[in-house]
Amino acid sequence: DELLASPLSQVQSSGSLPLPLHILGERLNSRGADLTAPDERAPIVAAIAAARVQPVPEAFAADVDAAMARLAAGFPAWSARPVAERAAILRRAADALDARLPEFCGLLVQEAYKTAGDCIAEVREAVDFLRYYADQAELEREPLQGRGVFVCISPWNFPLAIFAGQVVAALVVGNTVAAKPAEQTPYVALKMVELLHEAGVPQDALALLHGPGETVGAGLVAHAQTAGVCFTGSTQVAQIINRTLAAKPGDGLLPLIAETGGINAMVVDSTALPEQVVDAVVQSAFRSAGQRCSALRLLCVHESIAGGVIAMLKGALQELWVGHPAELATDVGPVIDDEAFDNIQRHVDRLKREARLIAEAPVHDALPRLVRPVAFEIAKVEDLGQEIFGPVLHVLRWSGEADGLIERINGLGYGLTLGIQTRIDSRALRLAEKARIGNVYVNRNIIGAVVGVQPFGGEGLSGTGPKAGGPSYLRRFAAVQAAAAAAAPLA
Ligand code: TXE
Repeated sequence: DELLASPLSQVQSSGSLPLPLHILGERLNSRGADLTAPDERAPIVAAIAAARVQPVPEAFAADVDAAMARLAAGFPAWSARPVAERAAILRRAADALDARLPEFCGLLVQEAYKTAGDCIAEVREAVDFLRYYADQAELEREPLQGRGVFVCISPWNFPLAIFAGQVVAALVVGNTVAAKPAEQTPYVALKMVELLHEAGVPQDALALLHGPGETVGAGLVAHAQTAGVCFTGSTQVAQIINRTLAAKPGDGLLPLIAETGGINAMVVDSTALPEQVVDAVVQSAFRSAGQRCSALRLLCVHESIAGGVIAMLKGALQELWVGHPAELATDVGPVIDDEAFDNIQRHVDRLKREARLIAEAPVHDALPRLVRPVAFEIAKVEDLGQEIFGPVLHVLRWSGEADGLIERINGLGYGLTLGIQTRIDSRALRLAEKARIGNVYVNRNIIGAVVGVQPFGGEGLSGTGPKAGGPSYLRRFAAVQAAAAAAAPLA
């Protein structure tokens, strides 16, 4: 874990790829202490101050039709290009994005209110996706064939990394792409699409359509030209898209690659190290104001060490800096919009009546929509309710066998991330095997995806797989068998 100790170090992937992959800045920036090297800070601070987000035009039904016609017409030429050419375009885009890191950090702070530390990590993750998928596409032994026009629908919580990751995965195997970013974060997406065009993606291979999910998003999914959908967002919308695709006329079964939410737990046994647990909890539950699908929601602590862990957690909550996202020293910034704020606040108000408050962090700024990170003690797993996308931690004491606890966590139906804290290796292995969870983190914080190192995705209510940033991801965007069948004449 030495590599992970330094958040901004560049590391080699653990595989054989000679990639300059970044490890996400995984620690909170604790008042700027370990955010960046001093000489990296100045351009980022200047770019954040200078960033200006512009309004974007919304698409109407006629724009969707026109874009889909253009992308369908562009498909034969783009899919016929050698994969090495498409990969080279992605690498050029990666270099350009890397060089423009401060500018994109500024846009992310302005548009998504992410903290500077989160923005740096996000730009680097996007760069990693571009380079990784370029390499993966070239490494495939059977050539991958594009399917046609792919629709990519993305959320606001990683408006650059998730947006770019989806789009370039679809593009690099030869699809043309209609991209619909979240309503809250259109401008970052616009700048990324401009960058991709400048790097060489043709105008008729990639179109950006802004607007509400219910009209523009749904219109794209239902469109006759749509050959597949890649979606990240809520489970409910993934289910709607799934139904729309299933009901489409014609005999074809269209692929849906969906990454949705999670109710993520960390199981802490009696042998765990409380300091390590609290460190992991602070990073996993409160970073990004809890607005990560991977974020920790349920901390299950063995009763023998619960008192110590809870006392330390109280102290940690007092130390978190909740304030303006443009300040390098901020740990937790505002949540994305009023609706999110109200949802989280309602949940917190209910818990204040029904559960035991452990502690709430102080707020250091008068900005709107700052949610105070908070921890409550609850009595049983089922008290959690639905996924709350905010800095709210639920703590549960347990005793007896951890295996039963894993079964109850499985019973929640989600399967995205799980943390295990124990000093007994055999127990960590046994619990990890029992869990129906896509990503398990042992004795460390839950950080979500690390491109090429920890591919990310879940099952059940959390998604369809395959895992983003992993070796099998691109295949779902492609027609592998169709290509093989076309190449092999019938006997
Ligand atoms: O997501 P939506 P929202 C979860 C999280 C959050 C909740 C709601 O719990 O509180 O979802 O967030 C588009 N057809 N996550 O409202 O609505 C929409 O325009 C086609 C988890 O932002 O799912 C946007 O581009 N598209 C999460 C995208 O879908 C539709 C990230 C996501 O919006 C559509 C975000 C429709 N009918 C939220 N309706 C994660 N997994 O990280 C909406 N959209």
